[in-house]
Amino acid sequence: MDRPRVWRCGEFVLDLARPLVMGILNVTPDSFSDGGSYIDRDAAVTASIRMLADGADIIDVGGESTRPGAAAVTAVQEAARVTGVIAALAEQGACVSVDTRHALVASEALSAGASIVNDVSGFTDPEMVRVAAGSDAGLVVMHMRGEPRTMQEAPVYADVVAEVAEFLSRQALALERAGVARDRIAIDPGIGFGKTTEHNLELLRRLPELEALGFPVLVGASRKRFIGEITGVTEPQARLAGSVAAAFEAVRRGAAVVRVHDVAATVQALAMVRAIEGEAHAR
Ligand code: PMM
Repeated sequence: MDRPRVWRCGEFVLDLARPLVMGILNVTPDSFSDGGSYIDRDAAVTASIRMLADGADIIDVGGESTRPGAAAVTAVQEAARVTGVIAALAEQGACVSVDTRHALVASEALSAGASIVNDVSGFTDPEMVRVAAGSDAGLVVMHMRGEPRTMQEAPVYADVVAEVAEFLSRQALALERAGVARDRIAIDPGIGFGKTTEHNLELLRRLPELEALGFPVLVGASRKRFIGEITGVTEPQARLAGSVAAAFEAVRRGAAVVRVHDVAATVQALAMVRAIEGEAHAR
């Protein structure tokens, strides 16, 4: 299947000729790597503007921590956390994604100006599908095994790549059947969501099998626990080199978008790779 050339996200037509960088903004008091820093709206907006200046193509705003064992928040609390920041960023002309599993939050985020709905539960909720189909937003269908609170309890797969691919194709098809244009859909293996370190590595290694499904592939490995397990680096903020290496390897195996905390370092690394490979390296 031909590699998609663009990803349509509301008013944005994102060109996939070079890898896109999605900068992470967690507006939560308990996210594992930057928890508490961006609770203040102005600080969140300032941090996002910095990421855009550093070369981020998309800002992904999340108001619910999906960290294993995280406390639940209500959709109303979550919407209140994210909509102000989304509106402020959209006003600046940024392509904003909302990271949510809740239809109410997605709907309010879209009204506030978000252009992408990033659903870590992969549009398994029919209400989410309805909200998605009623919009022109880009959609990220992610694979997760179980629920955030329990997902790391001994996940078992016969073939993790085949199972993830099967889920992602099924959910993408359900969205298309609900009226979503194919070029609005991106897929994501969900690194760390109900997967062991070995599962994560296998998914990264065999990423071309997901790319072959014909949708842009998004990979979020940044600062995740498997990098700590492999390298022995316990502090998430200190996992920069491992995160950049993972982003680079994901792109080399076909990822169209990488979701990262460290935008400047990732953009710099990807620009060097493109230059060495002889592609136009202007960003
Ligand atoms: N990871 C996290 C949250 N949202 N969304 C997508 N599409 N893919 C991911 O891998 C992903 C995500 C958890 O990491 P964080 O707490 O650093 O945001």
